[in-house]
Amino acid sequence: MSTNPATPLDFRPPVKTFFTYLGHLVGPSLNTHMSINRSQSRLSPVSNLRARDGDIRDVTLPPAFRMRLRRRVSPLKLAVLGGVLFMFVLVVLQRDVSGGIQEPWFEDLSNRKERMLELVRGAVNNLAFQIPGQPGTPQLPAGGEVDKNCPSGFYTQAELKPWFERPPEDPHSQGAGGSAFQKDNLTPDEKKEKEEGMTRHCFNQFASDRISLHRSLGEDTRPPECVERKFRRCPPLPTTSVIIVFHNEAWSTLLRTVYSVLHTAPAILLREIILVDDASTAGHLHSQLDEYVKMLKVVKVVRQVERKGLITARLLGASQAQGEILTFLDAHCECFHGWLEPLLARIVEEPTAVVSPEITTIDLNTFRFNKPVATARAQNRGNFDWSLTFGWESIPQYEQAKRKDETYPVKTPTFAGGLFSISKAYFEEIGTYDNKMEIWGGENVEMSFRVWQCGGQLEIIPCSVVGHVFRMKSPHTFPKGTEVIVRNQVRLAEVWMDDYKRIYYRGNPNAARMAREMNYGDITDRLKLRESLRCKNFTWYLNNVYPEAFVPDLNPVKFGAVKNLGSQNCLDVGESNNGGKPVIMYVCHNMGGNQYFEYSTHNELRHNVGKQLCLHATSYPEQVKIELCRLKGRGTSVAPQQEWIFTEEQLLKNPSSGKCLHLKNNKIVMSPCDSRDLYQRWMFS
Ligand SMILES: [Mn+2]
Repeated sequence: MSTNPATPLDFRPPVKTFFTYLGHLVGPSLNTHMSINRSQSRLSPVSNLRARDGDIRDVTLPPAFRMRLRRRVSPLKLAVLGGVLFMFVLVVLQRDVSGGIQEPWFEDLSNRKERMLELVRGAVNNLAFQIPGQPGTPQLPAGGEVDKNCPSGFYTQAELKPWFERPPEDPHSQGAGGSAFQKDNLTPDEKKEKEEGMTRHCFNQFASDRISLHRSLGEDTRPPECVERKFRRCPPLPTTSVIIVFHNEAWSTLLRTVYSVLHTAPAILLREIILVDDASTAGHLHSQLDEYVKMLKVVKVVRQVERKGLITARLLGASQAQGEILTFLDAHCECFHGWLEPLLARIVEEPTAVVSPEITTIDLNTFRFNKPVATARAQNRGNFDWSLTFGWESIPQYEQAKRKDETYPVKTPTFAGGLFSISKAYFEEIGTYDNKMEIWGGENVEMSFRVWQCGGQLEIIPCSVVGHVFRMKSPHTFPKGTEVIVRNQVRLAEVWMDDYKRIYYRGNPNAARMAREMNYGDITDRLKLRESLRCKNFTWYLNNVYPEAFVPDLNPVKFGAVKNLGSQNCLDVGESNNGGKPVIMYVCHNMGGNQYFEYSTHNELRHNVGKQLCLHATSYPEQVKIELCRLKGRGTSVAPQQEWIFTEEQLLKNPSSGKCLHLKNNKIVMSPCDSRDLYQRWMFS
């Protein structure tokens, strides 16, 4: 009842309150000239400019650079005309190859032809606005070379077309436009099917199975600056491999994720989709899946024979990836309009940025896609608490003020780690994942600390919106139990947190024991990595990346369980007491968790395993309760009700009321102090 073991939760939905911690075809040959040279983009005028003034837009080229682009225009036209001929040949070839094939994707092939023609048209049209004041009448400048790697102007819509058009949608069909699945009066058979799906996946598979794999998400409702944003051709947007790990995923959610990428990601940027099977046992995920994805051309399946978890599965996917950027998605996602380009564009500007989309919810019961609101600003960023659990919190005001509009990234101390893009080269440079971590859990916090401490940055890109089915619990087993999460956390604490790891250990005796017994595997390689990358220490991280964090005393006056000498039981915050509920008494279990308190240098009795909660004095006969601590760092002070003096007689006295903590009739109340009453005497054990 009163310990608080880590639960194998799927990562949870963002909650809009502070410190809530719920929870958790290869494109046309154009690809070749889109390839990005990393050192070039690192030194690009765009990123130089950004480094100076913090402007992250890509429309702020210095004038000198703009001039240089203009002089190169006309030879480019020649190149484009050459391209027109080349593509014409391609189109003709395509017709020969695809003629007569009557497969479901036949339609897509014919779309492809149309798309190529549009590409050509787009490229020609695009010439016009590269020559200021001379629409449609390009001049021949003297000299100058065509830089094929760096054409000027912006990508046209035609160029950024996805590989697959969505088939036409009946607006009244289930789930159309991202709407909710609705069906009343289920037959007994349907009820049974729904319940079984729920048990299997912890989401409504029954609904998902009845929604089109190709459903649209309706109009683009992002803020106008996101909708209208254009992307420069130079430096080009890099290609990406989308890596999706799954374990016994439902067919409909997995395939809807795949199609969602194919229907939204520009074909010239989507190198491939790699599905990584983490040893699924479900029958539909083997030969049936292999056969199905063959017709999708850019999709391939790689398999981990033994269940090793998310971390090794992602590493397997990454090792096979051919794109310049790795984009990790979960297996039950849907991508909103224009989600990919802003992620890739940000990495072009800042190659060490690790970027996450704004993650919105797909309802686990109805599969309604919670669409972005054009007038809303990004609200959440990631944090962590001292149990090393990831959570969401509001973006601080001063950070929000730096963002002129929604195209600006949100710096985030940690990330959820489920959906993100990273340059493949940087992923390798920064040490991929800790491959000795097992299954799942803690790897996102590890990567967060590592990226920041070693010179990178973690950002949320609000113009990039991806939906995810957030579940209340994971349907999957942990083959070795949830102990692996603790082990993963100990590994990350040992490698990245310096002395601050002690704060984590104090609240988790299990982890402390594992650390003491060095029972967490070899971390030599990770320590070497930290050394070779010259990473900064955890103090630097706290001061510079997350100054809002409340840092508990490194050396509290006392800590452990608070035992009543009369009853020999311990103070306990009870189940899910997030503040506001009375504190209870319970048999001392010495497991930390709900019985963990520390007596701070500010004379508070803090239960700070997750949230910062304090023992809070009340007026008799109201029971003494747990409340959020008023002292939260910078500019705050201890509430009078949260101050306790540990007297020599072992009384816990609240100086503002002059009363003492008293176990009376099995309730904890404030009473006039009496050191002869054992039920008023307390000790740390
Ligand atoms: Mn998930």
